This record gives sequence, structure tokens and C-alpha cells, in this order.
Amino acid sequence: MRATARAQPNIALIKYWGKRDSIRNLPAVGSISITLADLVTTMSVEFDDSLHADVFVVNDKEDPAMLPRVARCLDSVGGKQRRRARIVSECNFPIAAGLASSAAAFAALVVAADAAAGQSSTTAELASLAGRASGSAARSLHGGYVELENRDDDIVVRSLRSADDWPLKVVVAITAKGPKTVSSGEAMEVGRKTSPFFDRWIDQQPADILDAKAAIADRDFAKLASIAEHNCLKMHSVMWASRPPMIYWNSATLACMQTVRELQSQGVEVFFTIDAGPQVKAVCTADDQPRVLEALTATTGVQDIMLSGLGHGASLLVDE
Ligand code: 2P0
Repeated sequence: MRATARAQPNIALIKYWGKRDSIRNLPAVGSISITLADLVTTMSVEFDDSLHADVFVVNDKEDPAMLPRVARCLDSVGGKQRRRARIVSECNFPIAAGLASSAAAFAALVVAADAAAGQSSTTAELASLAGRASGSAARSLHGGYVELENRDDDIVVRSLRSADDWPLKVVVAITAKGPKTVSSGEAMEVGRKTSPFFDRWIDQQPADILDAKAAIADRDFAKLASIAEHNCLKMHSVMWASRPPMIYWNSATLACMQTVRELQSQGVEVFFTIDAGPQVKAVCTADDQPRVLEALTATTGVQDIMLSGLGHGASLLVDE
């Protein structure tokens, strides 16, 4: 009754920000993301009633703070009467630092738990369960370019285009390594309750989704760059206008945005996007990746750089 799965984080180009139902963790808006290839979380789940309680280990260290959320997700997959579980996770990138570690973790968790419980749920069912644990996790069930759509009382995720079909690259500039002090979920709720821009954000999202889908269908880099940067800055405007303000950026975040602007003025095919953290993700063509890498590496305040291509969705590795 043990199974291991792997999943990669995804980066939203059209962002999820706000919940329509915080109890069931249903998003207020649809979103579009790209699944990465080279940042990876591996999760193994073993059901074992000889354990006194569930155990959650991340990179060889127990993580009691995260355990209740992980246990709730396991309950949703295996039922409340499930056996106790030992969950072991390995992650090759910083956790809770705006790099979508929870998306990769919960996508891998539902796939591993489902197999360890001897079930064979559909990808749609697993995406729905992952989304309840972490909204963005549903998107990591699929690879390439992924749309999450609000449908009736649930979510639907689908791949719009495969990674191989349009193999863009991502250069992640790490500008701070510590975990964030306010979770995305909390910050979204503050925004919903207090930001004067929240309603406009919700109203405009369907048009942004349509624009991005057209750009992806046409492999139109300039069009995707324009809509993705605009959507990102609108989301951060909601955050900045919240009370209290939710500001995840630091001075190096701004310096990286400036670097991307300069590259664009030189004709480099690149755009930035930033999530609930200070890291800057520069999305670019494979041809231009070396120039983007060089420029961001030289940007003041950049502590580290991670490179990734686009990858496939969550998958089962071992089923014992
Ligand atoms: C996204 N983010 O679309 C947006 C952009 C961060 C900024 O989804 O509360 O961890 O667990 O559903 O999925 C990060 O929030 O939030 C996120 P919960 P999640 O990628």
C-alpha cells in the first residue's frame, strides 16, 4: 500500500487570485498556467495502521505545521476511515517562497495517495481533489499550457497545448530564499474583502483568458507576453490596494522587471511574471534563453537562478 508520484510546479500566466468559496477552496476566476519540467517534487504515500499517527517528512525533516493540510487532502482521497499514513516528500527547489511548491506537492500527493489506496480515479477527479487542497495544484495534473475553468460547482482543468508543441523556457530569478510571511490564501481573502480593485479584477478575467488562449493557439509570443504581464500587474495592483497592503516584492524584484524591460527593448523575446513571492519568472524563447540568463544573473540582488523548460503533468512512479 505504498506509491510514489512526481509533479512539477506550474506558473500562472493568467492568475488565480480570489476564492468564490473558501470552505471548498473554489477559485473566483479561471486561470492559465505553464507546467515546468525541471523543478520537481516527489511524494510517496504509505498507508500503515501500525503508525500511531500520520507522519509527514519533507526533505528528511518532519513537518508538523503542514501535516494537518496534508492529512485533510489524504482524507479527501482515501475517505475519513483511511489508514494512517507516512508521507515522504523530496523537493529540489525552495518551499513556500513563491515558486508554487504547494501546487507540485498536492498534485503529487493526490496521485500517490490514490494509487496507495488501490484506487484509480480519473485525472479530472484528482484535479478536483488537488484543487481543494491548493487551488493552483489542480493545474499541475496536466503538462504544457493548462487552463483551469470554473464550471458549475467545481473546476475543470485541461491541457491547451503540449510542452513539445511550443517549448518556451523559464528563467527564475530568486531574490529571497525565506518562506513568505503571509500565505496566498490569506492574502487573497484580504484582497477580496478590502481591495477596491477586486471586483474589476474578477470582471476582466474572462477577456484575459480568451486573449491568452488565442495567443497560445497561434503561438504568438508578443501577444502572450502583453496579456500575461498585464494580468500579473493587475493581480499585484489588487494586492497593493488591499488593507493591509500585500506586497510580496523587494527591490531586486523591481530590478529584474527592469532587466526584462531592457531586454524587450533590444528585441529579446521575454516577459516577466511574479506570484505571491519576490521571485521573478522570465518566460522566453529557447533561442533567447542565454541572453535572459546572462542579464538576470547580472541583476543586482539576484541570489540564485533556476532554469526550466516546460514539462508533463503529475505522474505515478512506483506502485507497490
Ligand atoms: C496562481 N497563485 O495562479 C496564483 C498567482 C499565487 C499568485 O495560486 O489558497 O497556493 O492554496 O488555493 O494555489 C498560489 O495560491 O492558493 C496561487 P490556495 P495557492 O498561481
